[in-house]
Amino acid sequence: MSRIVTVGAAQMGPIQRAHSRAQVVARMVELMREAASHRCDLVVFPELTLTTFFPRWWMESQEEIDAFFEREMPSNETAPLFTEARRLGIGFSLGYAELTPEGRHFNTAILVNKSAEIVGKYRKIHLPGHAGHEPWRAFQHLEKHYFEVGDLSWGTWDAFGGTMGMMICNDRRWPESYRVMGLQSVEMILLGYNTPRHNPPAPDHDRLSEFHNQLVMQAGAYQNGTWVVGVAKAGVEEGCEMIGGSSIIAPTGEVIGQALTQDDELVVARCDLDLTKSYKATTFNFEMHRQPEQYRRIVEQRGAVKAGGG
Ligand code: CDV
Repeated sequence: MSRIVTVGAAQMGPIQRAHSRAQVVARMVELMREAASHRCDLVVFPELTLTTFFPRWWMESQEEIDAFFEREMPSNETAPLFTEARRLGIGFSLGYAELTPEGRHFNTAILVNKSAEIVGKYRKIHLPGHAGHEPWRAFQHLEKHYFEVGDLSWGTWDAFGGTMGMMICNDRRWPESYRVMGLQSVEMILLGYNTPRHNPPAPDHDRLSEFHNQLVMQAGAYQNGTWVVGVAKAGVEEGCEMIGGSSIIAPTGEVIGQALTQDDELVVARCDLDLTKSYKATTFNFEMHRQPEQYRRIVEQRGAVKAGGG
């Protein structure tokens, strides 16, 4: 059986507040058809794909907030994605704002197989930004206000002939996200992001946005012997510029495909899952080389302290 997974990284250009779900889904279906024409097995969409990146605004009306969330998946509005995927025989992953029947709010991603069945779900754990109203910022980043911390850890799923994992946006900056999946023998990590270029508390980082994006995804791929597919929602959304740079990264740490625009753009690569093997068997043979008893501080402590070293 082939261990090649042909992946389409379906970068999305900006989505304005006035754009309807139907308009966004039509753009996604277009990218999905393009991916199918390139014989993709799987097409990867960004974080919170279906709407503008609403955590940039402080909102007080729960009704206004909940309008950005999906109560069901698929819904009437998102059903065309599933119907078209089934017709084309293509899988996909999708990020969206999830409102559960119990009234809980998560920043979620799902993995959908070639029969249009949801086979995996991940809820974002590293929620960046702030929880309170900070109107001094040109654009706020209120993920800590609008979402709960994900409660599913990082799972992996047997799908597309390999071991698949998911993370969402800010998770990619944290080595723990990759390693929890690395310890489950992940072979391909799918992740979507919305990354504003401007970081109000640290504007000196702005010029390094693309560099940091590449740095973390390439390191995560190499250090865990896994493919990483990182997909942006990019461009100027409601006056806020978000970086592109959607990338398909090999377990070697090399970028083998990258978006050139900040718009809807499909990047395709044939990914051999067996390329993971030599990294997992040698340099990053965890069983042979890891020393978890020396890593206890990582799980027992959250923030940095100054520990007297003598
Ligand atoms: N959506 C995100 O998680 N964005 C963050 C920004 C705020 C730094 C990111 O890590 O790209």
